[in-house]
Amino acid sequence: MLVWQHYTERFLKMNRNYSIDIPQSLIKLLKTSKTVVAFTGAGISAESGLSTFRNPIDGLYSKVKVEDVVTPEGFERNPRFVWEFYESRREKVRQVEPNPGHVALAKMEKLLTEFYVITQNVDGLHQKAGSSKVIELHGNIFKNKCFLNNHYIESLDVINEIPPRCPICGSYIRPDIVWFGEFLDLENISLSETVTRDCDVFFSIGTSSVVYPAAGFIVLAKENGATLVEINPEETEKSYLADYIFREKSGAVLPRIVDELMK
Ligand code: BV8
Repeated sequence: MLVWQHYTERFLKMNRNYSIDIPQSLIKLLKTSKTVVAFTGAGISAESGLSTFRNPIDGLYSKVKVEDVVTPEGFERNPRFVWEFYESRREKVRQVEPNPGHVALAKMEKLLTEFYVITQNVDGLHQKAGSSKVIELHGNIFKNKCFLNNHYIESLDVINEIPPRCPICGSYIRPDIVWFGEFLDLENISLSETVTRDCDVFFSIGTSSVVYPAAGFIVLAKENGATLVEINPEETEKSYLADYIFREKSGAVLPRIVDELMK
């Protein structure tokens, strides 16, 4: 992009009348679709105030080593450190609300025939916004299980040790989320594959598209004939596959798409 184009675009965005153009071809396609999927990553929660992972300035992975906090080996080396890393994230999630991007996806579920959210996020904000068909590929930060036997921990009443211990087997309790090197829930994978193969439109929203097998669903959708819509202020590793690209924030684009769908 030429320098003058860049600054013109930035000026237009600062201009109050700037409105994101939503192609009518996309709206027509959505209205005539049987199945639509929204695949989301940390970027859709950024406007709620939650950090993303790989932003070099303030991403979570710029503050800690991935291998120390997002792997079972890291937990075994220092369970207290990992427990406190996730406790601090849980505290932040408790303090935020879904943003217009989450709310717009919840509205799309009501406006469209069949609509699923496949999310890599563990913050539960899609459900809080009203989405009911949400597949949490990487788990949920408010759920817990024990490290050795995956005993599900319903509630953490009395905590007299950090991390707390499993009442059944005595091993440390950990967040029920998927760390690197761990398998995703097979039911989630199978359902995600089915709806991705079937979908007519696949939105890829707020994800750098570098984590697998999750990012593989973008390719699977394209291979099965879906129209791919990427919503991300930055280019991603899968941008080359997209039929529509909105280099914008999801909290700005998604409500505009809902406005057009309601006309
Ligand atoms: C597994 C825990 C089998 C939860 C996370 C195939 C090829 C290559 C590697 C592999 C492969 N298969 C397996 C691997 C290994 C590995 C992997 O993918 N490595 C990659 C990094 C090379 N995968 C695994 O280990 C997976 N398990 O495959 O099991 C197996 C078993 C043994 C051995 C081998 C295989 C498990 C993956 C799950 C890992 N768990 N986190 C948590 O802590 O939250 S990953 C972490 O990355 C999060 O879960 C996150 O959801 C995920 C993806 O990140 P993003 O959501 O995309 O966030 P990111 O910051 O990267 O990007 C944000 C984007 O938002 C940016 O593009 C930004 O521009 C944009 N944005 C910002 N603001 C906005 C916005 N967009 C819109 N609007 C805005 N306002």
